[in-house]
Amino acid sequence: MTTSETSNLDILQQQDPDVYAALKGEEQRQKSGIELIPSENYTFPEVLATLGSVFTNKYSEGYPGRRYYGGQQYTDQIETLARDRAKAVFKCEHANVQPLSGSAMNQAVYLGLLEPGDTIMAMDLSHGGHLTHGAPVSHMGKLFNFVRYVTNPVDGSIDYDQVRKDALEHKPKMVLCGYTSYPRDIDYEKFKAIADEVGAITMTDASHFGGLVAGQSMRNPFDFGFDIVTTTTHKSLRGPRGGMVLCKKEFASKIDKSVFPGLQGGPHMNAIAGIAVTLKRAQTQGFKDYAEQVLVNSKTLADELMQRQASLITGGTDNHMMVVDTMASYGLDGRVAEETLDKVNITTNKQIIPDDPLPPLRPSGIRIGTPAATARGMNEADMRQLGEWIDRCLRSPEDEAVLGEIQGAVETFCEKFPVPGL
Ligand code: DSN
Repeated sequence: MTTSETSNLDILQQQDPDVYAALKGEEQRQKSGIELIPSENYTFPEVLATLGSVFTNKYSEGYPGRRYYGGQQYTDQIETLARDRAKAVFKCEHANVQPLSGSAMNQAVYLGLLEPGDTIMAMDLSHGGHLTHGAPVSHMGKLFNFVRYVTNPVDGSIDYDQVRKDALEHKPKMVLCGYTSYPRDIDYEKFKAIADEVGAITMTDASHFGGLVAGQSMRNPFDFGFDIVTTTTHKSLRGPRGGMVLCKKEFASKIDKSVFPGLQGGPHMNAIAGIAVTLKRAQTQGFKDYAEQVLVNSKTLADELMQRQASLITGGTDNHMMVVDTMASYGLDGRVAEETLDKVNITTNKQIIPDDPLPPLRPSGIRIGTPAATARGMNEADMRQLGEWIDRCLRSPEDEAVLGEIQGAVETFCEKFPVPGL
């Protein structure tokens, strides 16, 4: 960079005080609140540097060594670094780092490896699947024949016998696991065996826990012979907003053609530079320690909430997130619970629960996760404190004195934990 970040911000302040004020407001919000949305995180300072860099200026359609525009000596270096590091971190044969984000990444896989109308098995949205896993309102749900499996009504876990029965009946071309609101680990061995029985491609959408696979605190689907793993880069991995398709060599050419020119034009090279530096961080002991602490913190927070009689879907967590049934626990729908916690600077998101009788904008629960809080250095004792605050707020949603007291305590608490990059 030829100009410093500070001078660029000074120019922004002069040129556009409105946007500058919003940016400063967001900085302050991030500093003075506790971020518990499981899909959010604080990226590394060097990622912020790449995102605001001259790579923003460059068009790079194609792939390293095969571009459609000149002047690619540095973009080629960056993309090659990102791909090589992705392969090393995730122990896979091929990596495409160009998807602009999670939806494009999953669409590229379906469109590259399957034909419209083909059958894909994936988890139902209310049980933990993502919109791009074939929700009827999504374009993918209309284009492909999604068979949606659900969790066991007794304990909320995946019913692998039912998944197998569904697979034998529907003969999918692809079996997909990896979820957006399922708080348990996945039995990859079972999924692989089921897929092999029907000759299906195996795919994991590891968007939520990709950073924990990278940091080796959660298992890697490639160790169980999976064909495709997708992951966003901005959640537990702590990188820029983006997506990656990781796969076996046999799928490499189809995946690359599907991403470009099939689905996208110019890749965002500033984000790809950010992915490269994130994947360097991911290979450090510091990142492994972080990934381990995310899980310890998640289990501790879940335990604290349950000790206070909160009802968690599946009765706990194996990963970085938990889903609290706020209707059952506190008689509050998820929207009221989210808004109540917002008042004390604790950010969560309203969340549908399996077979939720309530609508998505006023569902029965909230979703909570520990990647961002852990990135600020919070530990088990801090999780116990957070659990107490969350529980007290949700038991007194209309008591302004209690909410005011907790909001003040949260602000003071946050001063101990600097936000990375700010
Ligand atoms: N928005 C992401 C999440 O919160 O899980 C997925 O799209």
